[in-house]
Amino acid sequence: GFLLNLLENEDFQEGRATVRFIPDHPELLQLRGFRDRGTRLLRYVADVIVNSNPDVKYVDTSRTFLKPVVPPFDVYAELPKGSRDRLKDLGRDSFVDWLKQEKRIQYTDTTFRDAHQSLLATRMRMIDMLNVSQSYAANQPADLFSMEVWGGATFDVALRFLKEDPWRRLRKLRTAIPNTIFQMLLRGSNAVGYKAYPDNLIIKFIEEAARGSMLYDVDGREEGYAGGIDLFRIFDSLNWVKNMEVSIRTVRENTDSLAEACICYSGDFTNSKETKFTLSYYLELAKRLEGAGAHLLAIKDMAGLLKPIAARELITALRETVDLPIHLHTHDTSGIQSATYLEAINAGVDIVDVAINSLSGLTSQPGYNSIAAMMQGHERENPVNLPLLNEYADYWETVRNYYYPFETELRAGTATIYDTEIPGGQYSNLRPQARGLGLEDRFPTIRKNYSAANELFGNLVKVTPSSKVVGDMAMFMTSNDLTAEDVRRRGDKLDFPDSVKSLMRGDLGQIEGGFDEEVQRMVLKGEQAYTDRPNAHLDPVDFEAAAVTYREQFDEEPTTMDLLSHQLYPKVFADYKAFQNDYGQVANIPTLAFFYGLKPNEEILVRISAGKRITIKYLNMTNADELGNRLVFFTLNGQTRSVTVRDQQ
Ligand code: 3PY
Ligand code: ZN
Repeated sequence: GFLLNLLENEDFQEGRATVRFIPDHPELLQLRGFRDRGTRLLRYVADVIVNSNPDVKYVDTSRTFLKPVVPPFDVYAELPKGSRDRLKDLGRDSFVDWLKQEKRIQYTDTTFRDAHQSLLATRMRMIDMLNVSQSYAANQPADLFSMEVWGGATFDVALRFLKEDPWRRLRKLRTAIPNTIFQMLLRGSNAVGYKAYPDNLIIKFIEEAARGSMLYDVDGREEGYAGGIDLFRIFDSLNWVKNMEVSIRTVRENTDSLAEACICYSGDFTNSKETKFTLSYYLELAKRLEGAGAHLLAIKDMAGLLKPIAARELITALRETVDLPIHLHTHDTSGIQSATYLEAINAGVDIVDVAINSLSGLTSQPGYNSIAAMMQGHERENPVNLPLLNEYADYWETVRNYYYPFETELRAGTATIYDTEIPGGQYSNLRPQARGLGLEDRFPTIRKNYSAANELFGNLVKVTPSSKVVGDMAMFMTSNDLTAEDVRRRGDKLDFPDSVKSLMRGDLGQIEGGFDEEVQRMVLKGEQAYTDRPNAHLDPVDFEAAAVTYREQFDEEPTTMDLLSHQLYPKVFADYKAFQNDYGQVANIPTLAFFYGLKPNEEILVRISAGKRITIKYLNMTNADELGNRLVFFTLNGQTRSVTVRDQQ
């Protein structure tokens, strides 16, 4: 064993071992693998100390941080029954029936997904969710309808920036919170990406997300599936039902989960000038989604455009049109969406989406705690233990501070949203994007160009990924000083962004009323657009061949989840694997250390496997030598260790 351990030790392999290596490390004699993990994590922390986390654009050294307080709970008590137990006990159809006759307003808590996607650039790490999850499940401040925990941008960002496996996140959360319905946001034929994927990839993705990952006992025997997503919220970025049909059908036929189909809300049907996104447009869409097999209907108001009076009219009319429970989602970018909720609740909406107060408001959802307070004494009140829920808001307030570099700049509600219709998640992204292009001082122009681009294309629903195309066009117009008129006049000579070409070609699907034909012609310059489903132009994934490629590329046997991640995001996934090779499982490093490194004599505890934790204490580092290398000193479980890091600054 000893030689093997030594050979597998990466410091040793890479010639970093010093003469004192072996006497310093008696544990090499026993613990194979353990050392690897510790060493890799040390290397990560050392790298961040010397070179910073590349995802953190500035570090504010004057900041101080508190330790978050997790509301205490009885570890030994049986978990209270929650909505997931109800779903399992009743079965899917009876559950929907129960929901339809249930008078009390139901809440979906978006804290683990949309709230941080919309306020903190999707950077919330699994560990901060996991630290509070068991407590939240055990204490159940309310009988929640569901928690939105997955999908949207979280899949990509987890791999790309946080270097954590989204599937592992789902499994961990599922295990910690087995009693509440988990829902995810699925972009229909675009899955959790920005373009259409082959149908068979969408189907496999849904099946895998629904059953969650395999659990193993201590001897490595399969114990069964953990269970994953109970409710799939499915939308299409152009409200094109054809793009949602495969997803809805797959959830219905291949899983026991609920299929919730969305109407994405745009425009303002209460305005007599609205000719496209009228009330009858939404009612027609809702009927078609019901016909496509949806178990629930969601109104996805991604930009927060649904005003209170419109909400009353829309919910009332939908109630008369479809026989589905109605789930309302909004973003409080304008600042008035709690009024919308009250009107919607009075008109009979079944479920509303809320975020814990300290991660709510503005581009996020209305605040859960405050909405619960608003509902006190209402005939549809659903009791919430508000003092207890407030303790969770305190937890998240403390944790939120850890993510300060990712905070959005928006400080107050804005009514410009009614003109621009920029989705909440994108609004918070647009300014940093503009800054990156040196256009921040022209942000008001970018906003105007966003509406102009929308008009140029033919007025479409704007939500990921269609919103990204409109955003790209707005940036393109701004950086080239083009007005809409310029584009119409000189479009034949302009080389449009790729995403614009792709939209006009039909790669995202079709829009109500069709694209502006003149603009389409100018963008495509002779290339033929198509009008059938984008997926019809894609070859199905050959999963056998994909597994062979995977084995060759990563030298390991893939799980279905690995294969799916690789197929959805080949480059991002490959980068993630390379990172893991260098640094190991960084998802378990506490957030402050992950983003900002450690200060001298600061110590952290990191879980490296079931029941195994290591302590890492940073001591100090040497000056850079002539090659720019520094030696960074730590103790790892009390033993002194050093890591060589190239100083990149
Ligand atoms: C997403 O697709 O990520 C969204 O949140 C759309 O609103
Ligand atoms: Zn949203």
